[in-house]
Amino acid sequence: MGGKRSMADVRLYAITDERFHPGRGMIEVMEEALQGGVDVVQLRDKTASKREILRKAKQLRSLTRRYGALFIVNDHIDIALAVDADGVHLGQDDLPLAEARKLVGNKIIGISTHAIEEAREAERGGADYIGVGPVFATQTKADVVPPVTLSYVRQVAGEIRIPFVAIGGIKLHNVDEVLAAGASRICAVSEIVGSADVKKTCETFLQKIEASKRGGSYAH
Ligand code: TZP
Ligand code: MG
Repeated sequence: MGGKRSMADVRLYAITDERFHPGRGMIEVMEEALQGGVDVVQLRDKTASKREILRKAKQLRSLTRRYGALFIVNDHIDIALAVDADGVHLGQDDLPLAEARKLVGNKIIGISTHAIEEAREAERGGADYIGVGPVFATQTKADVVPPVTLSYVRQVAGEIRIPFVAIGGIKLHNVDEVLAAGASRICAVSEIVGSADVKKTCETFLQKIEASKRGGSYAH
């Protein structure tokens, strides 16, 4: 597959979470997601040791390169630099954007946001993209804030000019509502990596995203 993508081109963004596929290897699952067309893989591991995360990051770096997909590391700037990831994803309690920028140079920085003030601050501060969520209730993230709802998606779509990914509780059965609210980039964890057919699930997400771009069919 082709050259390096940027966040502008992203439609489907998958995040690792090994709790959702007991008995299956993470690399195998993420390769199926890449075969299904995901544009970005983020390594998110809240429990493994730093050394173990580094080992996984090296594997995902070479896998995503083979598929021409972006590779983002959650939380760990040092690991992102060590494996030459495309970027890092940071939350509101992680290293602030300005300091992170000094460390990563022109790599991608994504910032999680839960309110329009946080989205504005990230945009002003030079984030490359923001996360918008949790749109719906989710069990995947431990310390998660209450759902931001589709109204926050609409607000960001109307006001923020950098790319945003909608995240949190997004499933094949509710993604159309998120797209209708103005999202054009979708991020999912459990629905993708916990799927019995990861590749097919990604393909179906992408069909829905593309259909929404062509317009209209999901308005309600
Ligand atoms: N950030 C906001 S919600 C979330 C993260 C990492 C978890 C989303 O997981 P799922 O399984 O797609 O609801
Ligand atoms: Mg974090």
